[in-house]
Amino acid sequence: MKRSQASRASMIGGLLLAVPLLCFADEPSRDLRLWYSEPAKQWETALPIGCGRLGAMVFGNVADDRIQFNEDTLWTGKPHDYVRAGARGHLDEIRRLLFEGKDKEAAPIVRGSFLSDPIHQEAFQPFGDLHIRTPGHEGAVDYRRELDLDSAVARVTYRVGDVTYRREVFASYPDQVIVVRIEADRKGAVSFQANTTSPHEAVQSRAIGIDTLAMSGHVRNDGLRFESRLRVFNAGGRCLVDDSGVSIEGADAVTMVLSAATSFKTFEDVTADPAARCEATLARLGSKSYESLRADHVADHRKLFRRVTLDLGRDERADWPIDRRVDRISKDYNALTASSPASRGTESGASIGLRVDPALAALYFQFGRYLLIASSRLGSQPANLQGVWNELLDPPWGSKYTTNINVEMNYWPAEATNLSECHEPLFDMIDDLIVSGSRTAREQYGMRGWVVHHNTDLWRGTAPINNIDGVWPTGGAWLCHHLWDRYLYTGDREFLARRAYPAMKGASLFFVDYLVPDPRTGWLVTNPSISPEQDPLCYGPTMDAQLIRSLLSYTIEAAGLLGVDSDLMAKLADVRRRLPPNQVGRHGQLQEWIVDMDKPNDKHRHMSPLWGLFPGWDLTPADLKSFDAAKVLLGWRGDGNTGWSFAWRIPLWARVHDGDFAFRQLEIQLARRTFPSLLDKCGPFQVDGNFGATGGVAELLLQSHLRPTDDPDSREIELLPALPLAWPKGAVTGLRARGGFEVDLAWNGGVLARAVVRSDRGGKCRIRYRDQVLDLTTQPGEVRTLEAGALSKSP
Ligand code: FUC
Repeated sequence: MKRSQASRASMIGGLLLAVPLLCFADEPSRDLRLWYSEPAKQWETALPIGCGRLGAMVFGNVADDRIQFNEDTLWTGKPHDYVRAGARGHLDEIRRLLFEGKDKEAAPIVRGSFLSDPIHQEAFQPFGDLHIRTPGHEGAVDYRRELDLDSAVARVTYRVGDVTYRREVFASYPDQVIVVRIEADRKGAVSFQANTTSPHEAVQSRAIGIDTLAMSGHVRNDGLRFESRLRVFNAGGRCLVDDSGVSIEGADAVTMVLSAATSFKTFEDVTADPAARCEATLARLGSKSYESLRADHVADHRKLFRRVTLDLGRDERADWPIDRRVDRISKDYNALTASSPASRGTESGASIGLRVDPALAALYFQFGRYLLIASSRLGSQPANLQGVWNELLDPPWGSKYTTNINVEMNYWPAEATNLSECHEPLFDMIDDLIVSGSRTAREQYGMRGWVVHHNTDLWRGTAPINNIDGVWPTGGAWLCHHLWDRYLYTGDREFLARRAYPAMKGASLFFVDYLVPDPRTGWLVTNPSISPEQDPLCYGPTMDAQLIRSLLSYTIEAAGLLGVDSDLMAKLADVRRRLPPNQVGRHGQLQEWIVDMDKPNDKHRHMSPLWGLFPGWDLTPADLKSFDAAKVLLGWRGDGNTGWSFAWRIPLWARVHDGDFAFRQLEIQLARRTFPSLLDKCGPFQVDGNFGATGGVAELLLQSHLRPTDDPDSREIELLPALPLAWPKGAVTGLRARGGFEVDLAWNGGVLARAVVRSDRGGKCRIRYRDQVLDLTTQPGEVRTLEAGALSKSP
């Protein structure tokens, strides 16, 4: 909802206020800048910029700079159906063996005959590098490199002699180009050479006209073709472009505009002409000035970015360079854990007491939002394991889309932190997966609907890959959670009818056909499957039942809202009734498997059976026994290890209202799993941990997944459900709540001071703060301001 629509204010608790809690000043906050006093020494510490389709890492070297750039459709491979011929013939035998407890016998059959052809999927590729050489600038002083999250511009400034130089780099979504500006405060002082290279074989550069350098090539094995075009606009001086590069002599300022494209059209069609695409992009730009390019880019970015502000306070470290701030946290962590190993334990269930500078926590939250805007925009591919940033021909895990946590985690901030538009590329990918996943359902299983196993790639592979981990069949169900959640946040009936419901119905149909009765319990179970990514191969893991139960519930509710398919919904309701329930095991734990075989203190990175706690809501206090058992399992798992596994624990602990244990995960993630660029480390760079932590922090401040049991038409919005002790004072604006609400909060001394609730389309909500509740019935566009004490005690 736009602020300007918030036209009405209401009186609650005797006070009238209609102003937002925090107004963003025109001048962006200095606390939204990542800055450094040195260039990046390694790729992971360069500054990421992007506009969804294009991404780049800006190193900020002075005399020999590198801007490593990507285009999100440049992958290895070509259109391909991954289903292995004959796989279907092995399904019954695998199922029988697993029901007989013979997973060791089933595993070689899976590996030999049931996995995809080929067994691995394809990889996201680096595109190229723009090199800028400025001989004579080696002795630069007063160096500063920064990324301003509020304008999405990377900037380097330095001085040589008495001339100050400035480079600005950004990726423009409106103009679909990467823009590099080089200027100096003295006329005629800009001279440099530039060229583009690529790590791919058989790449060629050529001059086009007097101002453009083209680079073309193709991915190995006669793969996708690609082309980039660098167009140079110089103010003053001389510009020479030949096949080897660009040479600038004595200019006042230079703007370079980089377009890049591939031959990819869709996952089934690779007949596009990358040269024509680049040409069309540059032709659209014409001679648009640098100021206009920049102004359009900044306006586009701010429209999204400025919807949310977060203030957690600041101390003196907020003025330090980021690398020093991150380094300080890891040093403090090492000192703390060396001096007191017990602080590594999980018994206390609390923060480990690192002094995380509060402004860094807020910056890290906003950095996740920045990265989503930079890597996932309408028309682009979804953010992959590395977003849109990768320099390797063989990136970790192919930099593809892992559906058993990682790609979904990328989208946790989308609705909650007011970036709903950035969710679109994931929905586009689901549309493709319905096509390829229907083929896999039919050919691999002989079943209706569509299925996605634990990974997909640009070619929308949906068959099981890699190893036994690959046979997990519920990736599509998890993706559908995003469709339903988008509907819950926005109330968009058209989206529900046109996109969400058909997808959910198809995913449900697959499970109607696929589930089989467990001979021991009679429950309908997945078989074969795995609890991600823990041995053994099994049937009916808890996570699958939660995902399918949730999927069927959303589908039934959606069909009811749309008034369609009542007979099929009766069938879905019957299947849902026969799914395995959440089970409490002999240690009081939520069972991970259908058989009670959990090992106490299993510290696995995946939190699979807790899917029902977050991001789902299949485990809630409405079933206290299971909810308490989930807490036992959560305690066993302890701290994370990979970056994303810390990040998942943040919202999980938020859902059990333990802000301090959640904060502990954030502390250690920052201390152990964060590059000085603030990019997350899985081990190697992986962006999901950034997105997960941002989504997790939102969950500490606001939750809206429950409906009041006595009023299912309403939505429960819980304010500050898990505020860590570390953040006694703060304010947030613009968080989204399901039901079509937007919420601002301010707190002091750890206690809520004020809340503003804006309603998009009217309707009811129950505001909860600790043991107080207030039922609201809102009109479209209405704004309610609640002062502390306005909420009444719950009965
Ligand atoms: C899952 C995780 C790994 C890694 C990979 C990309 O398999 O278990 O840690 O993040 O995805």
